[in-house]
Amino acid sequence: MSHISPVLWQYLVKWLTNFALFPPEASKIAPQMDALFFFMVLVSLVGLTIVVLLITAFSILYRKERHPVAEQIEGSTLLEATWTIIPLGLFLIMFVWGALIYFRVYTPPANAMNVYVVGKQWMWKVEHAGGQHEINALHIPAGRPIQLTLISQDVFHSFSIPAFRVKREAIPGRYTTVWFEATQPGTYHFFCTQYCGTEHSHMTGDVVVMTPDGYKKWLAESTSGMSLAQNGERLFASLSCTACHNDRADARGPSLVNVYGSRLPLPNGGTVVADDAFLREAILDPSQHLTQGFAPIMPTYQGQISEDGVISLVEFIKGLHSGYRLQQTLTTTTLLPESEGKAVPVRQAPPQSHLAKGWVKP
Ligand code: HEC
Ligand SMILES: [Cu+2]
Repeated sequence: MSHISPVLWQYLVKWLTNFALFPPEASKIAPQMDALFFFMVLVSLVGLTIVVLLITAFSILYRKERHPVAEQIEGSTLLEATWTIIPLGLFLIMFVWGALIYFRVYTPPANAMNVYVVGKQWMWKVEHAGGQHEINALHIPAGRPIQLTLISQDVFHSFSIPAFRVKREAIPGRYTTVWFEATQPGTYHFFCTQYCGTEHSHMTGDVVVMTPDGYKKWLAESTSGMSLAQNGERLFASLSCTACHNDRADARGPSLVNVYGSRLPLPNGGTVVADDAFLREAILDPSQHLTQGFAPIMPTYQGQISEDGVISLVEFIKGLHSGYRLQQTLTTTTLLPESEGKAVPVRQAPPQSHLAKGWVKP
């Protein structure tokens, strides 16, 4: 962060922050965003100064008393080329610079910890993989890349954390993602910046950035007893998905084991990567994509499962690596560094008796 944030500038940001003119730089990307912002402010100031100076000078030099009769001046190619090429160069710098930051902000690293955020009139519901829920609050550890997967249950919302310099639309019917890495523990504001309707402005809350240990403690204290994936497992059984998706040889639906992240063939010869968005669509609108070798018999679940429920189902399907039994436990699904990426042991027995008999591979 320091290589692009010289001392003078840190003073400037501190000073602006003290006067509440500027949010603190509390994420890794924030100083980079600010560098571009200050560059644009600087270019605008230089442009403004030149224009004001020229207006003043010309109105004095060419005032009526000195030049009673207007003079026709032919164009100057050199002058015109100069005032075209220099601004063009400056704008292209801004464009490339902005694009580089844009791609960084919207491309989460593979090791990012995922948190779901559902926008609804008029609140934000946050869901952690371990099943911890919070309303209008977001607890995260410092020093770890965090990915937010956003969706709206009704209208457009927009999730913005000024101190992290990130903002992303929460759109009905589609997952969007954004990521950041908070640098210092502290409490920062987040807002809904969608202002079509006054009540979006009530959708505010606190991002609480904690030390990794503090976050671990918070997770343990806030547990609802069931991880998202475990809740998904429960839904998968109660919605009778198991009637078609199971381990039997004559199953009527395709196996969902290891489907997440794989490439699936499309009837038109192309392929589609089974990511979160794909799974969501496959559940709510199965006719959008048909799997080769299976009859289009899957009913649509549009309107029958809330976005929360879909998130749980997606988390469940993501975790299916063998058989239709969840291989995660409450502690491993919190995605803490020590459990990340490692194979987790297969759970010995289902926690509840809600699993329908006959579809769990012994
Ligand atoms: C009546 C049988 C049936 C039921 C019930 C059913 N499915 Fe399916 N499902 C299928 C079939 C057949 C396909 C493949 C054809 C298609 O995509 O429509 C499929 C495809 C899928 C896919 C895409 C995977 C792939 O390889 O194409 C997902 C994900 C999925 N189902 C999830 C679910 C979930 C979650 C439920 C319960 C909420 C469910 N299904 C209920 C029959 C069913
Ligand atoms: Cu909103």
